Amino acid sequence: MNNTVQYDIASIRDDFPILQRKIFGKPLVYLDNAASTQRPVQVINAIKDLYEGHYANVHRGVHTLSQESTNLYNEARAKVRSFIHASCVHEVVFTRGTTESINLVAQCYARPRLRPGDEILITHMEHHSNIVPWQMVCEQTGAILKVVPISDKGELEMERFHELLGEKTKLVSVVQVSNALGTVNPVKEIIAAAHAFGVPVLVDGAQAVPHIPIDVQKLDADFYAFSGHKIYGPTGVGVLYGKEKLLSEMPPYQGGGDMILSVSFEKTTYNQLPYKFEAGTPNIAGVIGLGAAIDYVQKVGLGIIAAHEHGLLEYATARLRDIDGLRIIGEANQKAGLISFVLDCVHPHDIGTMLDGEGVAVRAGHHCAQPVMERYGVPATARASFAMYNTFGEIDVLAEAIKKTIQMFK
Ligand code: 7TS
Repeated sequence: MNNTVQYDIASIRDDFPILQRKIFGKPLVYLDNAASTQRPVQVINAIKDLYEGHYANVHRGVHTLSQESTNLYNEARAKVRSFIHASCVHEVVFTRGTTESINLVAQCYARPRLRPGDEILITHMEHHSNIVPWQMVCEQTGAILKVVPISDKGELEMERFHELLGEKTKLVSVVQVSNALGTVNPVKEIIAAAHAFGVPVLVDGAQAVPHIPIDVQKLDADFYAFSGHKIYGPTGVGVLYGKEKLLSEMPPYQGGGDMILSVSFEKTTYNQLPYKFEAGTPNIAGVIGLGAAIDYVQKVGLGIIAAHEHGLLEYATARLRDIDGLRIIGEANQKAGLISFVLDCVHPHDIGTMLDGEGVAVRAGHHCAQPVMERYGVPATARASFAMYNTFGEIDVLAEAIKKTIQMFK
């Protein structure tokens, strides 16, 4: 908690207008950040400024507005590059989000390479968006999906990972931070082991980038995917990082404007990276908003944000463990700021509704991770997930609201 002393939470909260909202007359306690975070005025204003002062389509016109928009768009790509420490800007592809980034790799990297009997290795704690694209590509190619199991605590069974990884493995795709359990996976170790077999690794960083400083080069990740809306940026924009060598060997994902150098009915040549993967008018405002979100996170400091959230996690874990009849799902040694839980006597959806009545927003459901629910024998969980603007006082409100819920349902 010492780290939080220098942490100016009041001024951070002032930057997020929505935190002033009242829900049923009570102050909003927003603990659904793993689904989507809220946006600071800096992001909202970046989008507003664009539309009010600089907007035009990018990469097209010689006119002033088009050049200004293009410059802002390019600056955002440079911000992402430096944020994740990619070696160059053309390794940063803008997509609609993590889901599209993973589908792009499944269709453009995996599909052309896979032969019947080849294997894709994922884990039991993946979000559906890191399961279904691989099932689809397996159906298309005759490849087989292998799954690393998880322990009762919610950690990957690394021995099984090493056994499952082998000559037949053609790609490993693994989540860095589980959205359903909070587990932080040892992705560096996973990548090193896969590389020993010459196998590339995709890291699903959707829940990692808001909480953990990322250096794709130090990780030696081959592909890294994340979404803007989970890191205080806009919806509808995300990133696929890929090593230049791999991206340049891949065919385009979609055809259209911007991804070509020249088109004729006889022969079309594709544009260079990253434009080859960005067909059509991109999400210009989304990309520029994402750049502003990264600026904001870097101004506050990801290290200090992580320390604050870790304090919240420890405090909330202790408070929730104290509640009779509450079971935490996911007690890995390495966790990022979220807690999934169930109550003996209350269905998670009722927990969600009851907490909403107290102003507390949590997600109730399977969190798009049904295999995780099945693994722990629950239909759903309630999940409180933390962000840089959450306070210890809000954890108290959460704990009291849960106790009140239990009383009501007893
Ligand atoms: N991977 C992980 C680990 C996620 O948590 C999510 C979204 C995705 C991928 C997909 O991201 P998208 O931006 O493309 O939708 N997770 C959640 C969640 O936990 N609650 O709502 C969305």
